[in-house]
Amino acid sequence: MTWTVESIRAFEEEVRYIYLQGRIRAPIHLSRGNERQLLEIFKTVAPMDYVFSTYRSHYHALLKGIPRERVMAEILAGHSIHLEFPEHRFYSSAIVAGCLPIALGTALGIKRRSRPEKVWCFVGDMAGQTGAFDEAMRYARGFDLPVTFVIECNGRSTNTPTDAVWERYQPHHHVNKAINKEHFDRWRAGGLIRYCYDQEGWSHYGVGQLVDFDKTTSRKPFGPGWEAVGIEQVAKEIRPDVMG
Ligand SMILES: Cc1ncc(C[n+]2csc(CCOP(=O)(O)OP(=O)(O)O)c2C)c(N)n1
Ligand SMILES: [Mg+2]
Repeated sequence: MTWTVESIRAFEEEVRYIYLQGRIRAPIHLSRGNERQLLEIFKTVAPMDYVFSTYRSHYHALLKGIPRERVMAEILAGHSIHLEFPEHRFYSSAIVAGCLPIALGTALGIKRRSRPEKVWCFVGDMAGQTGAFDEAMRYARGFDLPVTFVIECNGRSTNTPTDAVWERYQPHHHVNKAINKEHFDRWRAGGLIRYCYDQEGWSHYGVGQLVDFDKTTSRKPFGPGWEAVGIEQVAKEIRPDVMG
């Protein structure tokens, strides 16, 4: 499937809608505002490449080429926060910076075997300012590993302005919101891409509204809403272990 800004946004809207109905009894972290940047970045991600992501990985998984029905089934099964599709070489972790050493090890293995694959490792802007990230970057550059780190800068670490943590508060600048090509190439050359975006008011996790699961129809998981979004059967077929 060829994704567009509109279609990939619509996927997250659908997840949001289902979550509001109380049908996903697990955390979700939705993306918004970084569609253009990711569409651009994923033009250079090959199917054979490895992608490591975070708890906020729906867009990454879809753009890696995983069928939308499979991604949605995992989300419905409560696995949004740690999507894994090994057969698509796609992994994620709910631990901030958790994928860094695994991505490094994968890249080292690729290099030792002289394989052509590359590794892409996505982290948030706070994760990108941790000691673990600094070490990973240093190691990758030192050993010239085939890994590109992508820092996704929304200016926030959950609800804290990221820069405020370092007592050097600066308003979040959308310097390359439109992916300034010069910036993009410069960052990419060093095995690092950093892009900024604005989550456009969406909350860190959930949908910004309380969902009272006891008052929703979540205890009857196959109510009318499922037919409306057309995924009930798909989810049952793909995840019979969870969906029953
Ligand atoms: C090791 C660890 N510490 C704390 C958390 C709780 N936590 C989840 S997301 C997050 C903020 C991460 O901010 P950033 O890296 O900028 O990513 P964003 O969510 O903004 O994309 C925190 C502190 C966690 N998941 N793992
Ligand atoms: Mg952030």
